[in-house]
Amino acid sequence: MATSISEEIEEIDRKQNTEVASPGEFPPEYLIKHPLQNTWTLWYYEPDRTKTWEESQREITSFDTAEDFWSLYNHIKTASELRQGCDYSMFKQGIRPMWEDDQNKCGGRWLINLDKKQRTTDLDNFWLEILLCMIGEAFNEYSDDVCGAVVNVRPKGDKLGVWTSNADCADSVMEIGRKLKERLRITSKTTMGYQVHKDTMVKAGSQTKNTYTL
Ligand code: MGP
Repeated sequence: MATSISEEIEEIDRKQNTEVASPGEFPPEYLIKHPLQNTWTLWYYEPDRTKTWEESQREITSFDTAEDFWSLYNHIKTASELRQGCDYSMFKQGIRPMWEDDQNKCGGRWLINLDKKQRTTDLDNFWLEILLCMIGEAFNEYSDDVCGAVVNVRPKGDKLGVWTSNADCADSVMEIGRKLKERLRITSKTTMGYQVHKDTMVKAGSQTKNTYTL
């Protein structure tokens, strides 16, 4: 499955490189793709008993324009179509989607736990909105503190996490959380928690405590 995603991405790249209109056919503004502030990398995780968790994380592709984001998004399965147990992660290029990365090791994540029934109603909308917030740098002066986001598709209920780099920076964590809640239109009745990766790493079966809530 991961291999086929990689092959599909190569196919998109081939098409993008061959199907560009010839210069002169359109005015220049039609030919220039809209650059993003950052380059982003999509990762895919599929559980595999013969590999470690880290080895099962596959880097799929990177993009740095709005057009290439949409080509990718429109071509791959939506989160709700993934097999249970799988994840997508989208991180800034150079940051691996794991606690151990230098950019993540002092950070944490805003976690949105979904009910099972929300897979059909909310999962894909929330994930897309998170991706758009990230590539559009919607967190204003705190956008640099965002490392990436993860969607976990799980039988017990899917999870969405937005990872930030510094769990001690309360202003940044809270502002990112507030923006996220607003953009996802999560009502004040639903509580969202921020968990520090160092706590998640050692939780061993129990629930990780929330360091911040909104
Ligand atoms: P998970 O995939 O984040 O959540 O972590 P899941 O499957 O809902 O499980 P739960 O424990 O939250 O209920 C599952 C397991 O994957 C973890 O217990 C780790 O063994 C491994 N894992 C997850 N993450 C995010 C990391 C990571 O960043 N680094 C390493 N080394 N292992 C991780």
